[in-house]
Amino acid sequence: MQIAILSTFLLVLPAIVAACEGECIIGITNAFISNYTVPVNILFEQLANEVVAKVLTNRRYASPPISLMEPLLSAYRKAAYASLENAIFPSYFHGKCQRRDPENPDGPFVNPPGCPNPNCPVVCGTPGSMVHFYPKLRYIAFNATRHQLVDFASPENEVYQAVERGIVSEIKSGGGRRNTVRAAGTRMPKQWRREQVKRQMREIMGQVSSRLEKICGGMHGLPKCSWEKEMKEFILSYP
Ligand SMILES: *[C@@H]1O[C@H](CO)[C@@H](O)[C@H](O)[C@H]1NC(C)=O
Ligand SMILES: CC(=O)N[C@H]1CO[C@H](CO)[C@@H](O)[C@@H]1O
Repeated sequence: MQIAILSTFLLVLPAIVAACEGECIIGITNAFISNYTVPVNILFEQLANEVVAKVLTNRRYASPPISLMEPLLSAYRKAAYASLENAIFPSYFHGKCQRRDPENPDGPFVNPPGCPNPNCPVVCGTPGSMVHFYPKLRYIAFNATRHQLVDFASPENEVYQAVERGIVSEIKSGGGRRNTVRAAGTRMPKQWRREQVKRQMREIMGQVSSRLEKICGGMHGLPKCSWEKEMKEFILSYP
């Protein structure tokens, strides 16, 4: 009796565990988000510093420049999990690993060597597949993060508009470029100044993609946004 139960259990078990589901999906998504905190913060700091250098020259530092990017920061924090989970899992790593043996195309579906774990050379929804296709996984994480940020940083997006409004009100409250304007010997017409700010903001926010790429060490392997060794270990900590 006990043996019967045990063998049933053993037969059922691989079907249950051979996929990244539930905790595994949440854990891996959160690990990438957590690792991306550093490059994303560097990006926001660079953007804020550009704004201070080009748009708000002579700004008095009542608050740190990064606070100018607060709408972007909080929008990203809210959206990051859902967009990354979707990009990694249903969009790419899903499904069973079993394939027909190419030597025996009419035969049964079997697990290719290394599948489901620890290093599975077919794209499917297991930790082993994510480890085998780690360069793809790394790229998916980068691409999803970049897309999300580029989207928020586009002029038609309300997040972008909130950042711009914050900067305009910063100028109005006297943190702006007054000295430069005075030095030029003319009072800049308000409308002109506003257009200039808009132009500068479009230019600065338009650098999100290229800056993130650079922070990550370039598209060739994204060396600074790879975390390959620790991430593979972490992925394989899921059954
Ligand atoms: C990058 O991400 C976007 C948004 O998630 C997606 O539409 C696009 O297909 C991705 N590109 C590649 C090459 O995976
Ligand atoms: C630099 C960094 O944050 N690395 C972490 C990336 O995620 C893995 C899995 O959670 C951690 O083990 C690394 O320390």
